[in-house]
Amino acid sequence: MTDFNRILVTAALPYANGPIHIGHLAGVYIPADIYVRYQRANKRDIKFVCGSDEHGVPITIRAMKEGVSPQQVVDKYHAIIKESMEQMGISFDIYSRTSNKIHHETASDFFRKLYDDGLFEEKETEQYFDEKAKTFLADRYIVGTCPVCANPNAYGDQCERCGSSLSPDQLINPRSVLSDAIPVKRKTRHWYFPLQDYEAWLKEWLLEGHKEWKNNVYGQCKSWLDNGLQSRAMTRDSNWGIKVPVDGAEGKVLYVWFDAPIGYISATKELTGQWKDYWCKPDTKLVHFIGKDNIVFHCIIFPAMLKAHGEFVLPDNVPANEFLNIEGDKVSTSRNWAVWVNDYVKDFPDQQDILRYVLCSNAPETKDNDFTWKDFQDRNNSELVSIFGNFVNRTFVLMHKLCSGKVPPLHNDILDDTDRAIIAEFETTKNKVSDSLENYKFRDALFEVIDLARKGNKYLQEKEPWKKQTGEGMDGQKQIDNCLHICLQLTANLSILINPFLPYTAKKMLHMMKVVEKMLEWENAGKPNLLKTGYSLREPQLLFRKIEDTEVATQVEKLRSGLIKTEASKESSENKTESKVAAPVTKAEIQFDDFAKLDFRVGQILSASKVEKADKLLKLEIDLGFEKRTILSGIAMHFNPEEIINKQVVVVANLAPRKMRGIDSQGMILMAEDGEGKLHFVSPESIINNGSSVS
Ligand code: B3M
Ligand code: ZN
Repeated sequence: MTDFNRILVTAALPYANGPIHIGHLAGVYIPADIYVRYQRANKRDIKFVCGSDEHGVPITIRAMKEGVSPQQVVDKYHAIIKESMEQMGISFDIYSRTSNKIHHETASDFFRKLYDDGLFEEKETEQYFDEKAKTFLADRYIVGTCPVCANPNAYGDQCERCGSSLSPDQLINPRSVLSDAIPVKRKTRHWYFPLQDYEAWLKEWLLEGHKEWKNNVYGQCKSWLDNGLQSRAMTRDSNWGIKVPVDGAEGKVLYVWFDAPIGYISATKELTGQWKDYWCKPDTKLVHFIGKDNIVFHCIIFPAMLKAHGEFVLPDNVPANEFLNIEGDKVSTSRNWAVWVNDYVKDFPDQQDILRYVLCSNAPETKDNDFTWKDFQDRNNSELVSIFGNFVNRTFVLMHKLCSGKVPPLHNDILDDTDRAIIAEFETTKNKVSDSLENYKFRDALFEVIDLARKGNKYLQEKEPWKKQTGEGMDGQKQIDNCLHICLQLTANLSILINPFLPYTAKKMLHMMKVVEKMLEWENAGKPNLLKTGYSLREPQLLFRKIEDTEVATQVEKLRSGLIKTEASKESSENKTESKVAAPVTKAEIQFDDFAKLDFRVGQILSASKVEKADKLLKLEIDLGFEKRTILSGIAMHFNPEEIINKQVVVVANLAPRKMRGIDSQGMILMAEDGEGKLHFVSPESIINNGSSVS
């Protein structure tokens, strides 16, 4: 391997069309951050760049759904994503965005260079056009019946029910998402990048030159290359994006996958005047952290673009991860089956490190993995709390009790094999952790750190310093000293080793040891003499707290109740009998008194209407007999307003009012959800007086 003098780490630019979820963290941002923190501790010259991907169809679709402009969409989600990243301790040197001027210029120049060098093919093809909306339609904007499974709502690029990848031509009865019009074919000109011209070079560079890449990455690339590459359009008909910098290209923008990876270059430019060192000097190690759906873009298309341009370095590695499922099911943002990072931070304030820990120790490094809240609890309670936290806490408590709060001396004359063995582990563990991190094996690395703490516990257990007899003629105190001296040095080592993974925990440990951040430099790991003899240390502070059963139940319930059933998932669940069995009770037990606080009443729906810009909400006027109430209910996806008028329902009448979309909702109506996700009203068997109480 080449010797590198600097490292540039990029993390996939998240689309600014929604908040990020824990799958993003596990797949991309946490491993990238661990790698960067480790290399910083190694005093490597390193930069860590990222930003929001603000162009492309996902943004315009979201804008259309929310009834706002694309700029409003990206402004909103850029801010949310940036904040979530900060809150989780993802330590970018810059988090930029592709709507910035510097990026528009950089991407334009890049395109222009390839254009001037005559590297694009200009082709006229027929594309679908919406005559009502007067615009060309991206594949995602066309829906129709799937030729494979007859799903009536398949997209022009994919059927979400059967998973077939499609082209718009294959859809039966295609129609435009924008206007419902039947799309027609129209001629349009675009610039194509001839990937086939780079095929031989890619095979050499990647398949021969990067056999060390992860199997999942290498395998995907190999199959793309074995199947043969084709020209790919690098421009699109749209008015959202970077204008094609060529005469006669009105109404055309750069393809989002052309501009987005160039975002890494623009972000580096924005960060430092020295950006060329990182992008143009061959002794730079460029590493792209991404999820598996981005492999072809980062391993084939972008490298070919960089090669064509000629001035830039190529990636040294692309350690892509697989996907993280949630509670046994694929993450789906449209069904809201996801754990959102901004929600986590609200529900578990100051507990970023638990999530960082769980997502790293269970990272989908080689295959898709499953996140469950139960596993979150188990890993926290039985690893962080019982092993790591427990070792550090016992060490500090014993040191205060048996060594008057100071680092005791080490008496070499009575060192035994057990002592020597555990001291030797400091260095061995450091080497294993370094080796794993250099090779992007984050789970293995983290396992070794925890294992060192586990060995520390075992050592303490064997030595039992609390049982040693002190007094004249005995070397009990010397034995206590040695044991706690070693445990304290081990604690100092643990703080260095855990720092890339759990930076908040490392900080707390520094505070307890009263040492400065400089101690966390990686070269200090492995040393048996980090804390000076006689140095007085603070009282212990608990590093981790237990996660209770009720917290797990609340999260599972939140996930389940937030689920939105889409057409596709409803239909596919009809074929699965097991989904009709209701889940067992997940909420925590309550007392009768808790129940008695609820005032349920029968009410009647007088009117119902849609709420502007809220797909899921209906605004209901409800007659409770003694008064009328306005209640917002999340049932708009399930009922048309007109079909529910006059229905009697059960209302939680003493629920504190809540403002939603500027409207005060004065209560809640009860609904039952069946195995297919369909909602049903809970109503009295026959019409009774409005306002009747229910118990
Ligand atoms: N925004 C896709 C994604 O979030 C895309 C990544 C761009 S990286 C240059 O999966
Ligand atoms: Zn299908």
